[in-house]
Amino acid sequence: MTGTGPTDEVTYDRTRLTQWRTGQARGDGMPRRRMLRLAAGGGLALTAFGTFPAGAASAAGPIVKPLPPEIFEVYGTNAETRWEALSGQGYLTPVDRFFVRNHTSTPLIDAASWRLKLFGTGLRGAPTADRPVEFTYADLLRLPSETITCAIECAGNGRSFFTGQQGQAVSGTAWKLGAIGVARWRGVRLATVLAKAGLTRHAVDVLGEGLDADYVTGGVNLGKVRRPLPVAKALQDVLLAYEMNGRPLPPDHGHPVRLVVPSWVGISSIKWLGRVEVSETPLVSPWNTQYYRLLGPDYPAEGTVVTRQVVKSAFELPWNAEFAAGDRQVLRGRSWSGNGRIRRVEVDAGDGWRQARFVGAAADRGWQRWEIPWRPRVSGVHTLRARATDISGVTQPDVTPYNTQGYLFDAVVRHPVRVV
Ligand SMILES: Nc1nc2c(c(=O)[nH]1)N[C@H]1C(S)=C(S)[C@@H](COP(=O)(O)O)O[C@H]1N2
Ligand SMILES: [Mo]
Repeated sequence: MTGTGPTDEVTYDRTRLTQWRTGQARGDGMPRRRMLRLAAGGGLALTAFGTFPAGAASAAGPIVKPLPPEIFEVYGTNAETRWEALSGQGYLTPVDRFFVRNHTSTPLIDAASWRLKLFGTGLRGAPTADRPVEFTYADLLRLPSETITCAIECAGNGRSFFTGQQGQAVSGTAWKLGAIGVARWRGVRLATVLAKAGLTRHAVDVLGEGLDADYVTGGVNLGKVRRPLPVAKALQDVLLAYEMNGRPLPPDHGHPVRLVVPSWVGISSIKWLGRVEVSETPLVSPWNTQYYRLLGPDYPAEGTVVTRQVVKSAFELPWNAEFAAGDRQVLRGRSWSGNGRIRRVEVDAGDGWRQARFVGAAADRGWQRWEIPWRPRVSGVHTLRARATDISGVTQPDVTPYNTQGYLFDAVVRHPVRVV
């Protein structure tokens, strides 16, 4: 899944930025003038990064499913899975434990009257937004289906550790490690629908847009949640999913249809998909110009676009879990990476790094479960650390280079436990 071309993020970003600067890109993202001014000013520090949108919550609350406190930690319109709630669970994250990231509120959409609308210059005959190519829910169900098991993870998962471990202030939801879930997604390949809609050889970008409310932050209306994908990624492994873990997609996860973009940051996987623009000129939106860029002293002034997820590990334990001294314990956890499978996991409980044993098979784009025995002898506070290496040879570092919006935290997390 590596290589050159538009699915290689560096190439992709460099090409798009050049095109955008020279006026070849189109879209209603951040005005080019503003982006360049910010770039010249050394970053986006002056921008208001709202964590919670204003006035978007419906009477039912921003999330429809129950959020029991022993399973979820709630932040405004978002909820993360507590890692201890995955203990004893199988490979997949059950729907009732899967994290939710909503910019506004979960809309309730009727599948029978829903339409997927495709338009743009990258389709034969260049259909316009008013006269799009349409697919009904039943149309999609009739097309050949594909099932993939993969993670969806927020780019900001682990963000709170920039502050908690590295003492750095970052903007955005202060996720611990629970803004990830692995599910079995069934649907139609986006490639199948694009081909039927008349994809041309000149198409470069595919921009999916949600049917949820406009995202308003810092008094600015950024419009519908939307983010362009390069056509090469759209054709590679992206799904128009209508099922999650064998059941129709639930409201909070995008009913009736969402994009599932394996290995890439969660924002790519647009929920409640309504429109798809296919363009022969590059597209931009605030979600690839303003958000989901790595900005800060270690990055180029205009930042680097965020696409693929990084390698991470978590213990299936609460913070400050208690263990009895002298007892034989088994520590369990999971590791994952946007680069593909996990090759090795090492654990340190204060007595040196030891290799963990893999439990069960892993999907290429999912996670790997593991376990390791531990007999704590000395009472007091201990620190557990898990460090994974993925198939591409990348190992979790001790420190993640700072970026202002706290994306892609991949450093080894120090997990405190108490031995009594
Ligand atoms: N339409 C729409 N799609 C969206 C979002 C959203 O707010 N609206 N949030 C995105 C983000 S930032 C993430 S991390 C994932 C979360 O998916 P989940 O809520 O099913 O876990 O959905 C993405 N798709
Ligand atoms: Mo996200």
